[in-house]
Amino acid sequence: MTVTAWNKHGNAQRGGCAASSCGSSSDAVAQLPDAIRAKVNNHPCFSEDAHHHYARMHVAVAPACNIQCHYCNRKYDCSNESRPGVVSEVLTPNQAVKKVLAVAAAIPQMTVLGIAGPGDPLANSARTFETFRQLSEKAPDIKLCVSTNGLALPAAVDELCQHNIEHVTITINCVDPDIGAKIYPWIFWNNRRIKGRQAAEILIAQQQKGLEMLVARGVLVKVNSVLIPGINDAHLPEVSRIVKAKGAFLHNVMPLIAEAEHGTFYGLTGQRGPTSEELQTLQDACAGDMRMMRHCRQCRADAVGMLGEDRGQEFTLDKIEHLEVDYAAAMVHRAEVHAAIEAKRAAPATVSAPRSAEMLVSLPLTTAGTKTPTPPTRPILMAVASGGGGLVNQHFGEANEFLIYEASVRGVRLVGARTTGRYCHGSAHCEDGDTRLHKTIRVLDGCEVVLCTKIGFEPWGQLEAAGIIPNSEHALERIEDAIAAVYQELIAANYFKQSRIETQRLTA
Ligand code: CLF
Ligand code: SF4
Repeated sequence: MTVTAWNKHGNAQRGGCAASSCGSSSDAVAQLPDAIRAKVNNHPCFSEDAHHHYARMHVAVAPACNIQCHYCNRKYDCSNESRPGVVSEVLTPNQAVKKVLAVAAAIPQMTVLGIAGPGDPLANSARTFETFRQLSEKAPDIKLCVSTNGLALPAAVDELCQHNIEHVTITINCVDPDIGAKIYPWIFWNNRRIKGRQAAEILIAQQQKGLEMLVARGVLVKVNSVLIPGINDAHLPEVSRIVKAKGAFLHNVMPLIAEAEHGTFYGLTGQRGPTSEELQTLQDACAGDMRMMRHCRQCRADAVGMLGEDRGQEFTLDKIEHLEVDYAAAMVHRAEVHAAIEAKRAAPATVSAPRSAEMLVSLPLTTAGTKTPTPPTRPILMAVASGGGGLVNQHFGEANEFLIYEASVRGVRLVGARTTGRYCHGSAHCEDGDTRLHKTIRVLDGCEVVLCTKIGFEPWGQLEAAGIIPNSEHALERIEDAIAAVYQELIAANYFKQSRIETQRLTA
C-alpha cells in the first residue's frame, strides 16, 4: 500500500514518515526540537505514542483544596484530573515515596510520578514538595509531574523548578470571569472565602500568570479543560487560542461527568456531560490552534500502571509496608527495559505503511488527466482492543476499554478512548454476559469497525446486528497500519456505497 504523509506545513511527502525517524509517534514527537522531545518521549500523557509503551503513577498526598468547582464533591478525588466519584488512599510523603520505589522496581516502564490530588497539590505544598524532594534524590530516573487548579501556582513556580519538575498541568476552564462564576462558587484566597465573579477573576488571573511564569522557565505546560455543555463549550476554542499564544504545549479537553449519585452541584442540578461526538467536535475546533491530547483516561489520584489500567490494588500500603527495594539495582533494570522499548519503537513498521498523525491513505482517486472514477469515501470511527505496545493485541472479550480512531482519506488519528468494562469474565460468570455485551455495544456507538485479536461467535453476531463490523484479521499489527489497511479493504469492498445493513451482509 502506498501511503502519503503530511508534514507540519500541510505539504504531502510520499513514501515515508514526515519526520526523519520512523520511530516517530502518531503525535509527531520526532518533529519536536530535541530538548522538548527528550522531555515528552517517555511521558505517557504528554506524548500519545508514549502512552502505548510507558506507564504513570499518582500518589494521593494532597487532600485539601483551595477552591470549589461545581463538578466536585470533596468526598471524592479532584475531578480536574480524575474520573469523578472515586476515592483514593491518602498517603504521607514517606509512605508515598516507599510506594513509588516499590512500583518503579516492579513496573519498570513506569516513567512518571504525578501528584494530582485528591485535592489540589499546591494547596498542600508542604506534603507535595516533600514527596518531590525525596523522590528527586532517591529516584532520579523518574519524571515528576503535577496537576493544579492554578490558584497557588505563581507562588510555587520557583520551588517546582528547584525540584526539576518539567511537566505541569493547569486546569483552565475559562478566561472569562462571567463564565467562571458559573463554574466556581468560591475560592479561598488570602485567608478569606471569596465568591462569584470576583473569585473567578482572581483564579483566572493566577492561572494565566502561572502559565506565563512556567513557560518563561521552560517547563512544559498542559492545560486541562472540563467541557461543560451550555456553560463553556462555545468559549473553549478561545481558551485554547489564548493558552497556545502564551506557550502551553498541549490542551486536554475532558468531558464533564456529572452523576446525581456523586452529590456534586452539577450532578444534583441535572447539568449534563457532552456526548462523544460533542467532545470530538470541540476538540477538533480547538485543534486548529493547538496540539490536542486525545488519550486522557481521567485517572484517579492514586492510579498505577499504563493509562487506562489501574494496578493500584497490587501496591496498597499493607502490601508494601515491609518491602525493601534495592533502587540502585532497580534503576539498572529499568534502563535496560527502557532501551528495549525504544528499540521496538524505532523498528520499521510491520507493513509498508509508515506511522504518522496525519498519515494519508493513498487511494485510487481521480487526478487531473486520468479517467479513474473516484470511489465514495467518508471518515469513519474504528474501535481497537489494545493491551499496549501500539498493537491490535487484545481479545474483544478481555478489553476493558477501546481506543477510538478516525480513518479517512486524510489519514488515521486517535480521537479518544472509551471504557466499556470487560465483557468476558470466564464461563463461571456468563449469566450477565448479555447485559455487559449490550453495554459495550452502547459505549461503542458511532463506531463502524472493531479490531481485536479474537472474538466469540455471540458478540460477533450482536456487533453486526448493531451495525459494527468485527475484524480480527489484523491481530498483532500496529494499530495505525491495521486501520489504514481496513479502510482500504472497505473501499475495495464498496462499503461507502452501501447502507450499513447492506455492508453487514457484504462483509459477513
Ligand atoms: Fe498524572 Fe496528569 Fe501528570 Fe499524567 S495524568 S499528573 S499529566 S502523570 Fe494523564 Fe491521567 Fe489524563 Fe491526567 S491520563 S488524567 S492527563
Ligand atoms: Fe475538587 Fe479539584 Fe476543583 Fe478542588 S480543584 S474543587 S479538588 S475538582
